[in-house]
Amino acid sequence: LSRIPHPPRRLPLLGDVLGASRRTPLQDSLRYARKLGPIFRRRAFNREFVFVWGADLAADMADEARFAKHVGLGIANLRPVVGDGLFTAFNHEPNWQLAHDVLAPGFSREAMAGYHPMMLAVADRLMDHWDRAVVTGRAVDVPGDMTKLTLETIARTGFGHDFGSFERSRPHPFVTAMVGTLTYAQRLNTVPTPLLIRRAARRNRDDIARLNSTVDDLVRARTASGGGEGDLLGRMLETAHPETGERLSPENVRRQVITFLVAGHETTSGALSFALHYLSRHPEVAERARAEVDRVWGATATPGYDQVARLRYVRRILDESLRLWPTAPAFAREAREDTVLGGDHPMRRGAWALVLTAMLHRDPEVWGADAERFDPDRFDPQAVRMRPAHTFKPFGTGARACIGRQFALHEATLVLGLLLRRYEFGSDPDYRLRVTERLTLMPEGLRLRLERRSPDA
Ligand code: MNH
Repeated sequence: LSRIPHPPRRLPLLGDVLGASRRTPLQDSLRYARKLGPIFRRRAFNREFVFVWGADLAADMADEARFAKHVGLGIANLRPVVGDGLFTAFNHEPNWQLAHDVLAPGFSREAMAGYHPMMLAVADRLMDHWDRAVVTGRAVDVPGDMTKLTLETIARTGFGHDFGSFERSRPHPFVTAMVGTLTYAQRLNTVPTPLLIRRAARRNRDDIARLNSTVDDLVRARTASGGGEGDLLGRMLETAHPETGERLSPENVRRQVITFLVAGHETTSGALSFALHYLSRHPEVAERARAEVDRVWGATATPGYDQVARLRYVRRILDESLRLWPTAPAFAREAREDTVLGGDHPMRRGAWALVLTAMLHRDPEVWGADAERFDPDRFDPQAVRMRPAHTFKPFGTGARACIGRQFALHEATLVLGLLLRRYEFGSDPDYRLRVTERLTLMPEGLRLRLERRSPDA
């Protein structure tokens, strides 16, 4: 450990927090990464964190024989809310495998094709909302509207539920409670617990109670009404494990529903928002993407399921946005046994490090001297073949990688295709990209002025 570089001026309690901001831990880590190199450590409140971002080291940590997901830090702070739900379960907890096996078919091709019409219906609500903004000449709130869209999409496709986000002037109480618990969990990372005032802890308990009661209502309504075969909730309630015959307990169902509502929308919302930011700043990229949408979708009013994956260039825009701003910007890996990382750094069993995806994706040795530049052509098939493995990891790695990857990519590609076909995006020349961090990343305050491309598009 002592050989791993760290920032200077270490204070006994505050560690390296001086000069770093509580609001932007990830962006601070990027700054340190550039100064300190492919592996470095930071200390905060007497806890030491090791960060890894060099391509060779990150690839080594992707070795599932020697490393596994580490549930610590931000993720462990969510355990009071979502316990052994899929995202926060420890590797050894039996409910992980059970829930994984029960829910994986909910992300198959067939399942996705079933969600597709619901995704279209939610996108229509967004476009109704945006059409009104065009008429009144108002700029649209991109992160706000993308969050409404992705929340409604996961609620509708996963659970047959409607939060009415587009019809409300204030967020649904479930959303307020969710944001509250996420903010609280993030604060636990940087402020030692005793310093968090009791009022905040009490509010957090209220927020958790609100999340639970919303989900309990939703499950009760489903049990009463039936239906929803093939959606995530239907699978959780009906499916027994194919081999063991086991079922998810009601308590675990509750945790999974909250997990999916949270994990299933924040990150996708951020990815769509960054993509729209880059599209508004790169009109030549937007034009090329529009040409693709027109060519592939032609005059079809509503694209079918199979027509989404055919938007290859639109998909590259998403990949490139997720490269520069992977909205889940890091993940943690622990050694399964005593091992040596990269042939150079001994690690004891259980020792862990953060893979700093956001910096791995900007490693000049992999992405070139212009790694900070937005260029979707980095993802054309030939360029992808030239790159070493494990250098693009927005969805994590291994057995605990994102189960919703195809869902997110289908939803986001569909929505970008629809928006490109219908609108021109005018950007505010004064807008400078500012990234907010709340466990996930989001372009803060991004607004766009829209024009309809042609009235009947
Ligand atoms: Mn998702 C795990 C990123 C969309 C549900 N997700 C992960 C991980 C990353 C991630 C990274 C691994 C974290 C870790 O190693 O600790 N997820 C994303 C991104 C998007 C995304 C960047 C969108 C873009 N995720 C979605 C969607 C859903 C979802 C959509 C659900 C519909 N993700 C999950 C779940 C897990 C996860 C559940 C935990 C999987 C497991 O541990 O088995």
